Amino acid sequence: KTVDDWPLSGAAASFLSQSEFGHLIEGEIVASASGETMAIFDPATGLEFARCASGGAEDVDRAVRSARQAFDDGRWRNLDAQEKERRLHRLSVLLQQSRPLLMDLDVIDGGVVRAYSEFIVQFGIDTVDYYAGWPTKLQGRMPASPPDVVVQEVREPVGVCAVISPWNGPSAAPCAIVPALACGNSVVLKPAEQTPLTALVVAKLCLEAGIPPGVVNVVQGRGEVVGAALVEHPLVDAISFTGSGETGRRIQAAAAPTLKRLSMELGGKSPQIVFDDADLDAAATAVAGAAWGHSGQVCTAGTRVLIQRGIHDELVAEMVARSRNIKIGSGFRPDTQMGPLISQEQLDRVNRYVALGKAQGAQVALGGEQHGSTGYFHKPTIFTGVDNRMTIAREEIFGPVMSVIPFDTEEEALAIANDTEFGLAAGVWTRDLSRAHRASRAIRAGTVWINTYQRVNPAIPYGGVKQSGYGRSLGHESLEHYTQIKTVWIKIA
Ligand code: TXE
Repeated sequence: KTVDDWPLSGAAASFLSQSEFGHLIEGEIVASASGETMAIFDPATGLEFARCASGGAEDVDRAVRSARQAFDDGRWRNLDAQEKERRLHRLSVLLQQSRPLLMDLDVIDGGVVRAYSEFIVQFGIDTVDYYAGWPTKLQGRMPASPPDVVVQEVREPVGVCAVISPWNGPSAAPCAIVPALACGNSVVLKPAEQTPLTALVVAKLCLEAGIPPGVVNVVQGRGEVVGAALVEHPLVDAISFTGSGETGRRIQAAAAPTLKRLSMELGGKSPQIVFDDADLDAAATAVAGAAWGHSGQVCTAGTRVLIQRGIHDELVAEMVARSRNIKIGSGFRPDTQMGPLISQEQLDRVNRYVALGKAQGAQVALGGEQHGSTGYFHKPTIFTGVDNRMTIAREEIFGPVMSVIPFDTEEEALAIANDTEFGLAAGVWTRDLSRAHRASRAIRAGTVWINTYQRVNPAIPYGGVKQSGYGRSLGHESLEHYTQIKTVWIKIA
C-alpha cells in the first residue's frame, strides 16, 4: 500500500499536492529560519508522506512578536464585540465547509477512524459556535465601594496565549484557540509534531473568516525545541497545555521564571465502577467503547474497570464477546472500528506495558499483542485479575488496554477508584440513586459520569484534579484562563 492508494477527497488531494508544509506567521506561510524540516508519517502504513517545517527559537520569536504586535495595536482586541462574533461564526461555517478535508487529514497523520473523526470535527465546530457567542457577553463588575470613589472590575484579555496541543484529536485540537480569541487575545499555536496539518487549515480559515493576520500564528516543530521556546518566551502571557504529565511538569518549571498563567490538561487512569445492580447491557457496551475509542489514545479512556464480584465473569465475557471481532485497519476503510496507534514509539510503549502486565501476573482475556506487522496496530486487550498496585493499573498506557479489577463492597470500590495519582474522570454504573450520589461525592476527579461515559459539550467545563492537571478547557470556566480583572478606581468627590 502506498499513499497513492488513499481515497482522498478533492480538497485533501489538492491540499496534499504540496509536499512541504510551513509555519503560519503574520498571516503568511513561511519555512523555518534554519530551513529544517521533519517527516510526517501515516500511522496505518508507517510511510512518510510529506514534510513539515521544524521550527527553532527564532521562528518562535517571530511568531510571538507578531502576536504581541497584533495584541498591542488592538487590531482584534479592540474590534467591536459583535463584529468579533460575526467573524467567529464565519469561522464555524468555513470549518463545516472543510469537513471532508479535515476528516481526511484526521486519517492520514492521526490514524483516526471515520466515526471518531465525525465526532471530533463536529466537536471542533460546536466549540467554535459556543465561544463565538461570548464576546458580547463578557462582563466586568462594579463592587460596593466607598462613597468618594467608583470602582470598576474590568475583564480584559491576558495578551499572547500559547496553545500547545497533543496529537490525539487532530481536527479538534486547533479549535482550542477559540476561547482565547473570543476573549480578545492573540495566539501562537504549537501543534503536536505527529499531526501538524489541521492547525494550518484552521489558522488559514481564521484569516479567511476575517481574523486579522498576526492574531493566530502557528509554529511547527518538536516539543523540546518549539514548545520549550514558547514556554520561556517573556512576551507570552499564558499557556494552555494538553499532553503528558511529564511534559506538563517540565512546562510548569520552565514557566516559573516568567510567572506565566497555566492551564494543564494531562493524562488519566480513569476508573469505571460497575455495581451489580447496573444495566449490564448498557455498561458492557459503554465500558468497552470507552477503552477502545481511538485505540485507547484518549485522556479519559476508562482503563481501570472495577467490577463487583457477583457480575464479574458475566460482564467480562460480554465485553470479550463484543470486542473480539472489532475490525482493525486504516480509517479510510468505512467498516474500520479501530485504527492504528499514532507512532512506532507509542506501539512500543503499549507492547512494553502489555508485557509488564503479563509478567506481574495479570491474565489476558482478550488480545495481548500487536496486530499485523505493517503500521502501528494493537489488538484490543483485556487483562483480568489485575491488582490496583500493578503497573498497568497505575500508569497511563494510552493504548487499547483495559485492566479489570474485581471488588466486593462500595467502600472498597471507591477506595480503589481514588487510589491513583490521576483525577481526570470516572464512570459509575448503578441503578441505585443514593449510591450514585455517594460515589460522585467520594471520587476525586474533574468529571464523574453516571450511567454514561465520555459525554462532552463545549458549554460544560472539562479538566482534571490531582496530577491530571488544573484549569478547565471548556464552558465559561475557560474564560477565567483567558481573561484577567483590572480594577479601576475613580475619585468622584
Ligand atoms: O506527549 P507530550 P507525547 C500522554 C500519553 C502518551 C504520553 C506521551 O500517555 O503516551 O503522553 O505522548 C509538546 N515544552 N498524552 O510524547 O510530550 C509536544 O510537542 C513544551 C496524554 O506525545 O506531552 C506536543 O505538542 N512543549 C494526552 C505536546 O507537548 C512540549 C495527549 C504533547 O506532547 C515539550 C497526549 C516541552 N518540553 C499524550 N515537550 C492527553 N491529556 O490527552 C513536548 N511538548
